[in-house]
Amino acid sequence: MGSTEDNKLILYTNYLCPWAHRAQIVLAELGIPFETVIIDLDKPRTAEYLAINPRGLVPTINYNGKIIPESGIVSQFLADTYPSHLLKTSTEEGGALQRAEINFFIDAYMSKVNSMLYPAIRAEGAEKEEYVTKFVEAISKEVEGLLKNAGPYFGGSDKLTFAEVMTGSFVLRLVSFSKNEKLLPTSLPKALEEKTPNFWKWATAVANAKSVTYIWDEETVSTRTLERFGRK
Ligand SMILES: N[C@@H](CCC(=O)N[C@@H](CS)C(=O)NCC(=O)O)C(=O)O
Repeated sequence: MGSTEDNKLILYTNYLCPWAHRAQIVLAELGIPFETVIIDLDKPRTAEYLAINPRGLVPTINYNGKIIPESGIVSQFLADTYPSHLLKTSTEEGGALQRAEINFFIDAYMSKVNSMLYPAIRAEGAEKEEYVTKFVEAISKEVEGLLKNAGPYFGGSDKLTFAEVMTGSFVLRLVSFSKNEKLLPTSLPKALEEKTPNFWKWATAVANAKSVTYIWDEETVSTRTLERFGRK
């Protein structure tokens, strides 16, 4: 365990999926060699893939013959198997506390902020504009304080941490989609920069990190997201 040479890892993924994107980020940060199998989500899953993951979802990994589904579980498993800059082990000094703080941040971002991302995209006109205030309020209340030491990443880290592994693909979408008024209000970045500067500085760093952007195709994801909401 732990030697990059001895282990065989296959990632079943799709580059448009923000959940699969978590696995892509953790693997890039760990620098682990892996084989990629792209699952076409536009077609019914093959019997072969359903035998691997009966839910038919991506991501899934095959690690030395063991199947591990679900992005959060995959990411945690890899971060635990390959101790790194991403996350301290629970037994090393400060490790349990760091893990608790990172987990709370992930929970806050996903449940209080990211939960508004797709409803905001779906909204139109004045209702869409109201999401500027809603994002600012949620970010101020739930995550701005947790990012006061970001430098630029969580907890003052100069490298990505597990907090960015778990939230990065969604933060990237927030930053990227707010450049396109059909997706998110284009006044959002300025409002966030002014009212939640810690968050915006962090979000910009995350959205520009190489391990976050290497599979990112802004144009295709934007177009597909608009199509999903019945817009062109
Ligand atoms: N809870 C899952 C969600 C994964 C998920 O929803 N993946 C989507 C693509 S973004 C998928 O595979 N969809 C296929 C389908 O619903 O048929 C995880 O975190 O891995």
